[in-house]
Amino acid sequence: LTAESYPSVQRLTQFKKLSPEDMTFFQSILSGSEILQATADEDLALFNEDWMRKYKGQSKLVLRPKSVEQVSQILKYCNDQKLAVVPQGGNTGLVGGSVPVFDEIVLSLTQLNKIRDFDPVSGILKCDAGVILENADSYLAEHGYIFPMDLGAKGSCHVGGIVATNAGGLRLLRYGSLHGTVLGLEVVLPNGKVLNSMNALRKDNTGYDLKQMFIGSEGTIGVVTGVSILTPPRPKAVNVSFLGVGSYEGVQKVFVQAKQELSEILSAFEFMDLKSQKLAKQHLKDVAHPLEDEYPFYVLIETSGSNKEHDDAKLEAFLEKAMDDGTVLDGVVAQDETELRNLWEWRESIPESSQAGGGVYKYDVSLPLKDLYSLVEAANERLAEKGLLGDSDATKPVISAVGYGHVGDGNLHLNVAVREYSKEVEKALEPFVYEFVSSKNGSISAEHGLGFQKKNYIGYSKNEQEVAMIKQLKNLYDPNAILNPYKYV
Ligand code: FAD
Ligand code: 2HG
Ligand code: ZN
Repeated sequence: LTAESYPSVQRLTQFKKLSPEDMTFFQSILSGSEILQATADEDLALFNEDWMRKYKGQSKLVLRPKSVEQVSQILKYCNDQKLAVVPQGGNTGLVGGSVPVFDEIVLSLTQLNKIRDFDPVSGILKCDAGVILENADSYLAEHGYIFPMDLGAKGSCHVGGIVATNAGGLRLLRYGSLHGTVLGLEVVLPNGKVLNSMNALRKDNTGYDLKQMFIGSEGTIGVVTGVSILTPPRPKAVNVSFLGVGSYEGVQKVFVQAKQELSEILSAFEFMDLKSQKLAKQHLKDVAHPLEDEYPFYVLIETSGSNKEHDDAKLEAFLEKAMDDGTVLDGVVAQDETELRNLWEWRESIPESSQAGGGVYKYDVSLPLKDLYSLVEAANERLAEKGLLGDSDATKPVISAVGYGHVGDGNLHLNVAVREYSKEVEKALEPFVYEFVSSKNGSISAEHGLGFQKKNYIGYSKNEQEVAMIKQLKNLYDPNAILNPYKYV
C-alpha cells in the first residue's frame, strides 16, 4: 500500500521538499557511503518498504551517520529547514512506523553500531543504538551474560529499535520490560541537542525519569543513539518442552501449573493454535512437527537456570503432574541444542509463515487471560459471516486467521493471512478488532506500537487526557513535527 491508497493522509505542506542546497549541506557533513540517493536504477526499496511489504514510502534520500555528532547536525539542519525525518533501525517493525509515508528523509542508524562498554561485575552494557540485537547478545555470551530480551527478528532489529518500540518479546515474563532494564539513554532531540543519561545508575531518584519518555516513543520525539542496559547472567541450563493441549482452558491450567512447579526457572510460556502450526508446516515444508498427532493448542515452555539436574528434575515433575491429570495430552522435551532450536522454530516462524501466502493483517493485543483466545474465535466468525474466509478456496481473500502469543504476558497475536492486501478484509477487521479489545478492557497494542497502522485508534486504549498530554509532549519537543510524521498520534 502506498500513501495514495490512504486518501485520508495527505503530504503536509509545512514540510519542505529536498533541494540541491540540502544535498550540499548533507555532503558537507557526511561521506559518500553515508548518503544513499534514489536514482533511475535505485528506488531505495529496502528503506522505503516495511518487513510485511504492506507500507511503502517514496523517500529519495537515506542518511546513515556514523557518529552522534552527525545525527545532531542532521536533525538540527532538518529542524531549521522543516525537512521531515523517519528514524529507522533494522526496519523489522510491524505497524508501518519505520518507513516513510511520503518523501521523508530516512535516518538509518545502521552504521552507528559499536559496543561502547561492558562491566562484567554489574552486568551493565553500553552500546550504540544501531547494534543488531543478536550481535549484542553474542558479545554478552562471551562474558557469561545474556541480553534481557529476545525476539524472532533478533538477526536484524537494533538495540535502539527495540527501545524505540518498547518491544516485549519472548522472555518478558522472566526479565521484565525495557522500562525496567534500560538504565540510561543517549537521545538526539529534534533541535540537535543531545540528552545523555548513559552513566545512569541502578537507583537514582533525582527528578523525573526522562529516559522513560523515549522508550516506546517510536521515533516521534528523539533519535536514540546510545543505550545503557542491565543484563543478567547467562543461564547455564536451558530446557524447552513443546506440549499438546486440548482446549484454551487447558492452556490456562498449564500456565498456572508451570508457574507453581517451575517458579523461578520459568523463562518463557508461549501458546499457538492448531491453525498457526498448519501455516508453519506449509512454510517449514520438510521439517517434521514435534508432535505426531494434532491438538487444538500447543504450548512451548522454556526453563532457564544454573543447575541442569535441578531444572531437569523440576521440569520432569511438572510434566508428570500435567500429563497425569490430563491437562497436557502429549509433549516432547529437547534433548540437545539442535532440538531446542527446532522446537523454538515452530513458534518463531509463525510471523513469517502467516504472510507467505501474500500478505497478513497483524493484531498485537493485550487481553485479560480468560478472554485472550476469544478474539481469534470472534475474528474467524466475522470473516466467515462476511464470506471472506476460505482456507483452500482460492477465490476467497483470507487464507486463515490464527492465534498465538505470549500467554505469560497476556499478549495475543492474531494474524489474518491473506492472498493479497485488500480494503475489504481491512474493513471487516478494523475497527472490529479494536472495539472487541476495548470492550474487554484490553490494549490495542501490547508490544508492537502504534506506528501508521494504529494511529487513528489510540482512543480505544488511551483516554482523552492521556492523548492530550502525549500531544503536548510531542509539541514541546518537536514543535515543527519533523520526526516521524503521520504516525503515532
Ligand atoms: P524499526 O522497525 O526500524 O523501527 C521501529 C520504530 O522505532 C519506528 O517507529 C522507528 O522510527 C523507530 N526507531 C527505530 N530506531 C530508532 C532509534 N534509534 N531512535 C528513535 N526511533 C527509532 N516485537 C515485539 O515486541 N515482540 C516480539 O516478539 C517481536 N517479534 C518479531 C518477530 C519478527 C519476525 C519481526 C519481523 C518483528 C517482531 N517484532 C516483535 C516487532 C518489533 O517491533 C521489532 O522487531 C523491533 O522492535 C523493531 O526494531 P528495529 O530496529 O527493526 O526498528
Ligand atoms: C512474535 O511474538 C512477534 O512473534 C510477532 O511479536 C507477532 O507477527 C506477529 O504478529
Ligand atoms: Zn510478540
